[in-house]
Amino acid sequence: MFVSAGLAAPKELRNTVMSQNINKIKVIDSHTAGEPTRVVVDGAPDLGVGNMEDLRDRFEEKAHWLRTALLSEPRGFKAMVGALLCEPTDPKSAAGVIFFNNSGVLKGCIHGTMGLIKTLEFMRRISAGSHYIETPIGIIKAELRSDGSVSVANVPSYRYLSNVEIDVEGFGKVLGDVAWGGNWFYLIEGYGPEIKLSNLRNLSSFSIAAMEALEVAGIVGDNGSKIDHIEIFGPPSDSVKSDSTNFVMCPGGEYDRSPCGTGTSAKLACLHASGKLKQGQIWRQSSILGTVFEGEVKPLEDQKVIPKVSGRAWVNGETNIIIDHSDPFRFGIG
Ligand code: PYC
Repeated sequence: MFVSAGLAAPKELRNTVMSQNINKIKVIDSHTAGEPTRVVVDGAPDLGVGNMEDLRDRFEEKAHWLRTALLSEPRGFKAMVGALLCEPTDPKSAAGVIFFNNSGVLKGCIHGTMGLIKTLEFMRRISAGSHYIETPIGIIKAELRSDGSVSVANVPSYRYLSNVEIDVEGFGKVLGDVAWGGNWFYLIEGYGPEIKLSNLRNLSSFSIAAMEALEVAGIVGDNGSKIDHIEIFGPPSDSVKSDSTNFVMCPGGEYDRSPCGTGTSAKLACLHASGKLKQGQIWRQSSILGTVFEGEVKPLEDQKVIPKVSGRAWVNGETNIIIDHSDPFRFGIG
């Protein structure tokens, strides 16, 4: 029998309840345009004090058992994104957050920020208006609108390289752009399988092979950062509702069910850099599920932009996770 790594009962577990051998972690679940977010609101390990970068590093070092316990079977599933609610160090921020998925911590996560905002509203910690959220990549401003939608002004985003050729095993030569939108993306248009749900398997193999091709070719983002998201674009399935459909492959081999907020930000930065999106224009990015994020840009210097991405999230669960120390799968399967 194989149980996730980090098996020794973690010392960091601090809220032992019921008996000495059971711990309780409270989570609130939501989905944003189809993509799930599981926010840890109570019972998380104590990561000490520090900014979100410090806490993210400590989380990675000490608490990956929490990631596997929450996001793997039998409690979760691989496509879930986790969000650890933290005390912000910035006094104007409503919350701090560390995002993680099935493969490790994430840099940025906009669908997760929308889910977090709706979660904070559900907890009655915020109401309609503007709220700052402290993240490991910077402070972002979110607005909870009175119609229930959420818009997020992301970190400065930019196209780093354009028309980069890679040789994707089994698919051949592909051209794409490299851009930062809170994560590093390789953006592909005009190559690969058609973007439709019945093609999920092929889209996944193509994008994983593209990620490997980038690695083999030594193509990286600014400062040598690994490009760990692939975004493929195709025509909209309904041009009344959107301008384009995407498929986004995340690190860990799961695709984003939403249009991916950081991916939409990277796309907005590329559109702006090629003169195709001006301030005040709206870009409607559809996911493979047909859910839509709207985006616009505020231009900065050097072709950088602040992308604003808007969408909808719904709280759909409130759960106490039980970690029973006699349970061989208390930290997840696999
Ligand atoms: O919405 O930014 C996003 C995101 C990143 C990974 C999954 N979703």
